Amino acid sequence: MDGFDLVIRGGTVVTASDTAVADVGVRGGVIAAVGLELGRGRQEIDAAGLLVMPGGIDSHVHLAQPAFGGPAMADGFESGTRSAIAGGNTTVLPFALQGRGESLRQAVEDYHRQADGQSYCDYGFHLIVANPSAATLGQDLPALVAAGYTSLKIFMTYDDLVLNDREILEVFDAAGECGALVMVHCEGYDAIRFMTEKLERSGRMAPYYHAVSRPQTVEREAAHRAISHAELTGVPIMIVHVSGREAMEQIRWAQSRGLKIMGETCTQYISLTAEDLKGLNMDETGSKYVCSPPPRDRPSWDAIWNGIQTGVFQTFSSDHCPFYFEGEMGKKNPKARTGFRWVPNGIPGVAVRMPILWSEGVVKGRITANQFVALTSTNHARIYGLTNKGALAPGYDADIVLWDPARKVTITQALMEHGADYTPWEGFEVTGWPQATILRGEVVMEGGRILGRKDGGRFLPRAVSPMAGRMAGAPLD
Ligand code: DUC
Ligand code: ZN
Ligand code: ZN
Repeated sequence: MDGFDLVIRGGTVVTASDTAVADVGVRGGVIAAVGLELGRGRQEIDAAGLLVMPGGIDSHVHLAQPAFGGPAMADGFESGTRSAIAGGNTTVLPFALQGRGESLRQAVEDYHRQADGQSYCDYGFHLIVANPSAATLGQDLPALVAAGYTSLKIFMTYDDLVLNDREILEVFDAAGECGALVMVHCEGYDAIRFMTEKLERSGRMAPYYHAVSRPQTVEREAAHRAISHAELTGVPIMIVHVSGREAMEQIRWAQSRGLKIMGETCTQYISLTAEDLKGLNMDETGSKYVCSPPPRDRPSWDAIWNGIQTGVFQTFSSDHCPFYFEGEMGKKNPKARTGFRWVPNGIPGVAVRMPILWSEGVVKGRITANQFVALTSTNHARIYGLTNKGALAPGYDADIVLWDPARKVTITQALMEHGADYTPWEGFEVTGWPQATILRGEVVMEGGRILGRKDGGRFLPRAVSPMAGRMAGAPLD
């Protein structure tokens, strides 16, 4: 047999299940061997002192998406995926958002046009269903699932996206029929509107009141409602971006009853709080932290860690949803200054997801390195049907991050490689940082230098999720 194209030699290989010193041999972009004293490679990387882990898979990022009723995003595919590889990721799953008057197929075509030749890492698309018409659910959705778009997201809030209960049930039922995995944004529309209008009438307009307008009660109620609809239709769901104890306990309760309910949490819910939204003095700098659900408080971080440690959450994502701070489109634009409701919801974070989870999780003894791999890569691949990704074993794509577990870094905008003009984690100190990112055997980032090409990423049609389908014993069985 020919030699290897690449051998990564002498590192500590960490997967979701095992840790061992080994060499990794790559041929044709695929892992060919993992073992001791492998033969020569045309290219050799000395990984002594580094961890060799599956490249990060961030299954929740927004790129080139017209914002939730507001301005354009700070990242298209080029800058967003550049930031992803800077942070040790090799695959992202952004969204193809259906406008209310648009067909789902049209939305997918539009996002493909924007991503084609503009991606530094591999990518697939989740669908966002905003118009659950008979044509969407009966024709487009099954055809798109068969073509590899095997997951969709729905929203329980936002004027342009919210679905009512009947529509949610119809979407769940249709997803159960064609095997789509449903992700749910759980925050209640009416409660948020009620709170927003009350706050505005009493002059409480600063960015901080964004958090007050959508407390955990609002998230918990919606999570419970989504779980009930999932149970009624017998359709598994993933509750995304869980921010604290209240929604986490709903998921735990559902799981304890044998329901196939999964949970995702994100970087901001273990590292930011609503206090950050106060800015310097209840000023507009607080808008840098406006995202939904909002960050909560330190006891919520503990609850989220508990959910991570006990398996309530399967995935840890960034929910990268970047907007500018300055400028006409920015979070502090004049319109935004007239009230928190105008501040676009979302923050950039694809580059810091892995370092912050490593630093706060592994370094502080809350999770093992193997759990880190499961939470940042392997579980994303398994749940979302990325059958060639998320593992370091022969036959899998050679998507690898070489990780320096002891490197101390102060997070700063210059390291982010994203399109936004700030990072919410400016000055945040971490231990652990990606030394190199390898995409299908090619080194695309090394020592902070981007070496990959903007047309180096491939679109990934995905298999049907092993979690999708109908739960046994559903009322309609
Ligand atoms: N939901 C997301 O998933 N991302 C950002 C904003 C939001 O509401
Ligand atoms: Zn959401
Ligand atoms: Zn999101």
